Amino acid sequence: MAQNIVEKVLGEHLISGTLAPAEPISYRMDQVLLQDATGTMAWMEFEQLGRDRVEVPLVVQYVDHNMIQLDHKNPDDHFFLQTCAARYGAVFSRPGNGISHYVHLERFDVPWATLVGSDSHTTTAGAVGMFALGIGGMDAAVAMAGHPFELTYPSVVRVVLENELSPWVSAKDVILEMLRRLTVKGGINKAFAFDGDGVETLSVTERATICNMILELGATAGIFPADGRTREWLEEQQRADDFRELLPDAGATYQEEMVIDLASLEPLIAKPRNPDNVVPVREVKGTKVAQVCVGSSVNSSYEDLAIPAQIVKEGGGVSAWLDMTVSPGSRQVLNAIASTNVLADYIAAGARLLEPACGPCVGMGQAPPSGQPSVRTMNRNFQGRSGTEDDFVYLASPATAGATALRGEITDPRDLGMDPPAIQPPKPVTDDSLLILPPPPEDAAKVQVLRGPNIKPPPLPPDLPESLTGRVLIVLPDNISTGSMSPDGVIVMAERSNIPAIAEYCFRKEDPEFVSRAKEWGGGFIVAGDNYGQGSSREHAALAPLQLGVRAVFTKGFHRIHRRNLINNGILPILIDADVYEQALLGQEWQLPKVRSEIGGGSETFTLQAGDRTFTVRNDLNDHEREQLLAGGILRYLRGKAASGEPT
Ligand code: MIC
Repeated sequence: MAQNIVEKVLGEHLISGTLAPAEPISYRMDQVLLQDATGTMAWMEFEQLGRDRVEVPLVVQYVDHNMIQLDHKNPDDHFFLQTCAARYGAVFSRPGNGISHYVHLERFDVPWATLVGSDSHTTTAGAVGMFALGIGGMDAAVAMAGHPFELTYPSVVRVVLENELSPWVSAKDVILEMLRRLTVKGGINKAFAFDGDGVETLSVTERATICNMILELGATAGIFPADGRTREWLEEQQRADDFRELLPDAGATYQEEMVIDLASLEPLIAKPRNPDNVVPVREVKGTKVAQVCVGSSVNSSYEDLAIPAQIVKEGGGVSAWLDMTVSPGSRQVLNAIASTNVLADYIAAGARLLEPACGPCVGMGQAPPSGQPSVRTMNRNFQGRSGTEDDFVYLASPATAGATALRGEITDPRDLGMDPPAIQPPKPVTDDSLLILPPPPEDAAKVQVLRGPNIKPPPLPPDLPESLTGRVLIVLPDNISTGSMSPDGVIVMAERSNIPAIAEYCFRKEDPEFVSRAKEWGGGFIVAGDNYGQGSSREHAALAPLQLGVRAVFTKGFHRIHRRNLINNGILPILIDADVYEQALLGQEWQLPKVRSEIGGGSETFTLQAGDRTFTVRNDLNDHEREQLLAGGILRYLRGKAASGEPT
C-alpha cells in the first residue's frame, strides 16, 4: 500500500497498534535527547525506575538552558548531569557546545530514525526526515529505560509547498503563515508531512525553522522528506553514511491537506502575546522597538545570523535606541561566523554577542525594558517569558529582525531598498571535542553521581481513591501555557531540580494567592479553557501542581505533552464542556464520587458533583493510561508491573 513518510518511519519502528488516527500505538525509540532544565528531573526519574544503564542506542544530554550561573544551583545541576551521563551511558554535550536542537541537527539527526526529547522543540529534527517529538522528563526516563514509546497516532496533514520564496521572505514566514491559518491549537494530534516542489527549494536549516515551530501549532511533529538537500547536509557534516532517502509513495494518502504557495508569502510577524497572532510586517511597521534578539534554538544557523549582520553592516550599524543580541545555535555556527566576516560585522555594528545557548528566548538574561517592544527570531512570545512581566515580544524572520535593528522600528525588509543578501555558508568545521562519550559499563559503574544541595527527588503521586473531593483552586481562560505553572527566567528556572521550591511560583502571574490557597485547602482542582498546557514540555508544570495537592485538571482541551505529564504524575486530565466551565466558581466544592470505578471500568465519562448540580464530564484515556492513573502515575505503575513480573 502506498505510504506517506510518517507511515514509513513509524511503520518501520512499530511495536503495537495500527497506524490509524487516534489509535494508541507503541514504537521503538532510536534516540533520546535531554536538556539541562528538564534533564535533572528526567535522570532522577530514571534512577527511580531502578535502571543501571540507558537502553536506547543513543542518549545525548545537552546543557543549553540554565547557563546563567547566578549561584551554585545551575553549575551543581551541570555537574549532576555530566556525572549521570557518564554513570548511565549517555553522551554529554558540554556547556558552550550549543543548543540541543541545533547540535543534534548537525551531529546526530538521521533520516528514518525516531527521537524523543525533553524539550518541546525536539520536533526540529523532522528537518532531515526523522520522526521527532517533545515529551516530559518522566516519558524521557521511561524511553531511556528501553520501554516502547506510547503515542496516540496523529492525523497526518500533507503540506504541499508550491513554487519558491520571494526575496526577503524566509522559512520563518512559512511557519508564521501556518500559525496564522491554523492557530496555536490547529495542530493538536496532527503530524505535518511536507511535500510538493517547494520542498527542494528549502535548505535543511530552513526546514529546521519550520519543524521547530510546528510545535507552536500544538502539533505532534513535522517531517520533511530526506532528499538531495538532506544528503548534502549530511555530507557536509561528514555523515554521508547516515543518509537514506525518504520520500512518500505515489498515491500515499493523508487525513488532510493544505497548500502553501511560497511565492505568494510576504514577511510576517507574530504580535504579542501568542505565536498565532500573525499579521504582515507592513501592518505594524513603524512601531518603535527597544530590543532585537536573533538566534537561539530556532533561526540560529549561519545563514540566519549572516542576513541581519549584512543588513546592519550595510545600513551603518544598530539603531542608537535599541539593543541587539545574537545567539548562535552551536559552537559550529559560532566558529563559522568567526571565520567569515559575520562576527566582525556584528561587532562593528554594535550588536551584543551571546554564547550558543537558549538565552533571551526563555528569559535567561537580556530581559527587555517594561512595556517596550522586543523583536525576536525566536519561537514563543507568551507574556512574561522574556523575564519582563510587562513585555511586548514580536516574533519575526532574521531579515525583518535585521531591518528593525537598523531602523529602530519594525521594518519590512523589502522597504530597505537593499539587495537581498546572497549568503554562501562556509564549509562547516565539525569538531566533537565538547561531546563527551560515556565510559564502558564496567567503568561507568564506578562513577559517582554528584548531587548539589538543591537537587531533590520529585514527589510521588498519592493513591487514587474511589471518590475524589476538592475545591476549585483557580479558573483560567484558553491557551494557558506551561510557563504559567512553571515560569521562565533566571530565578525560577534555577529551581528546576527542586519541586517544592519551584511550586512556590505556580500561577504567580494569574493569581498570586494560588499557592497559599492550595496549601490552606490541602490541594484541589484546576479549571481551564481550551489548549491548556500549550508550549513547553516542562514536566514541572504538572509536578508543581502535584506538590500543591492538585488531583485533577478540568479543561475544554489539553495540549498533548502536558496531558501526558499530568497522567504520568497521577493527575486526572478531565474534559469539560462550556456549561461546566461557565458555572465553575472559585472555592466551590467539586466531587468525582466514583472516579476510580469509572476509570477502571473503561467509562469515557465521569460523574461530577459541582456544588448542588450534577454533570457528566468526559475523558479520552486509553487502556494503558487508565492503568497508570489507577496505579498512581507511571512510575508506580511500572514498579508494580516489575514487582509482579508482568510485561509492561
Ligand atoms: C521552551 O522553549 O519553552 C523550553 C524552555 O525550551 C522548554 C523546555 C523547558 O521548559 O525546560 C520546551 O520548549 O520544552
